[in-house]
Amino acid sequence: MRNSVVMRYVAGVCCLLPLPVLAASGWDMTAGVTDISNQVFSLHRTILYICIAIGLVVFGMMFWSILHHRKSKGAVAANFHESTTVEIIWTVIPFLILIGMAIPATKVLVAMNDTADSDLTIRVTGSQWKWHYEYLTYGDDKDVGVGFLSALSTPREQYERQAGGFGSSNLPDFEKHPNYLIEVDRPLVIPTGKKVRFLVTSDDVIHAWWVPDFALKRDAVPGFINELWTEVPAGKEGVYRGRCAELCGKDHAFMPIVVEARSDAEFKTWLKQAKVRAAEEAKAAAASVDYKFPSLDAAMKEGEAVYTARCAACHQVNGEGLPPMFPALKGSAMATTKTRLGEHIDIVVAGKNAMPAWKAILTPREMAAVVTYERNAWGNSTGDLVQPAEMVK
Ligand code: HEC
Ligand SMILES: [Cu+2]
Repeated sequence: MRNSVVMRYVAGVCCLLPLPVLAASGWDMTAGVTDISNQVFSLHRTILYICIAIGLVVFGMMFWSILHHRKSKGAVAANFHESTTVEIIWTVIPFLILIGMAIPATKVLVAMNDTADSDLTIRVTGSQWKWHYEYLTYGDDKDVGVGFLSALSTPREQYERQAGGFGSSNLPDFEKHPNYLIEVDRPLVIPTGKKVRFLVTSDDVIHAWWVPDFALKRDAVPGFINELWTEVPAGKEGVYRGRCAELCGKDHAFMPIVVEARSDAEFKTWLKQAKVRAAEEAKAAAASVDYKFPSLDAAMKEGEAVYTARCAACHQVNGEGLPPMFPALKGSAMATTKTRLGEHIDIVVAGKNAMPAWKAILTPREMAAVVTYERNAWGNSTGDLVQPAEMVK
């Protein structure tokens, strides 16, 4: 992960260095932790050795010929046309080399795509700009019913340096967390020693789910489901990181992936807790319909937190949006006209075009708070206090 693209190009150029030197330099590909990632790595090595050998032979012959048949030595060019023997040789040899390379490559490809007999199935959905993980089946449990969003947890003010707008350096330098831009609020948790199948898809545009240590990378395409699998060996418990690998819009750089591999026993405990948490969240969401904000200020305070976490990526912290893609809410007719409150609620609940539907993600209380916030922040001053009950119509 820490290797930049440039470094990998440099590594490519340096492939004539002795390979152990390359590996020690940290510029080489990662061998990863899974059996498949190791197979991919050694395949890469095998092909690299073959390319080096071909390079040495071809360039060796070329330089040798240039040197030994140079004009100053009195060399006279051969004068022949259409040598069938030569043509057969330069067709058959590359053909054999290619077949020799295709056999191991095909073996690895077939193994990578064999998702049969998995123990755990997880659906991974890319959605601007976060990941949605849903645990579908685990062993005999055909309806796990655990799902959550996993989003970047580095505070937006830090990476957007909001005091002076995007890219501004008006903020004093803050202490960067070691996991700056690579940490998420809720990581994906998987068991080690178990075959985990991922079904990768997308809600909106094409994303790609990429975890280099597992040699996993597949496009998340709306309307399609791509399959992937991994098995982290027992003993390799730990935190593995990846990122979205397909340019998916403005915050593409800010949708990291964090996978926690835990022993099977610890995973089971985690899953139990996650189920309890999911049930509690569902109960709280249902109950929150009956909640009543005591004052506009109370709703504004909650609304601001929801807005910053969920809406600011598109509509910006200052409510000005990024027109024409993402409309401004500051001064927008919908958010400032009392009679258009219904429309405002509708678009938040049900979404519209690139505006996500929030009803499955936010509770009625959160939606009410954020609508209240949008109608009273940044100089919008409808004075409307929206209550959770108004979200269910
Ligand atoms: C992925 C980007 C994205 C996110 C995140 C997002 N929106 Fe939007 N929003 C849009 C787009 C795009 C539109 C314009 C939709 C259209 O009219 O086609 C929109 C429109 C709106 C409108 C209507 C504005 C008007 O004046 O027409 C409101 C209100 C709104 N969003 C509220 C929210 C709230 C509340 C949240 C957070 C809970 C949110 N949005 C999060 C993209 C986003
Ligand atoms: Cu993406």
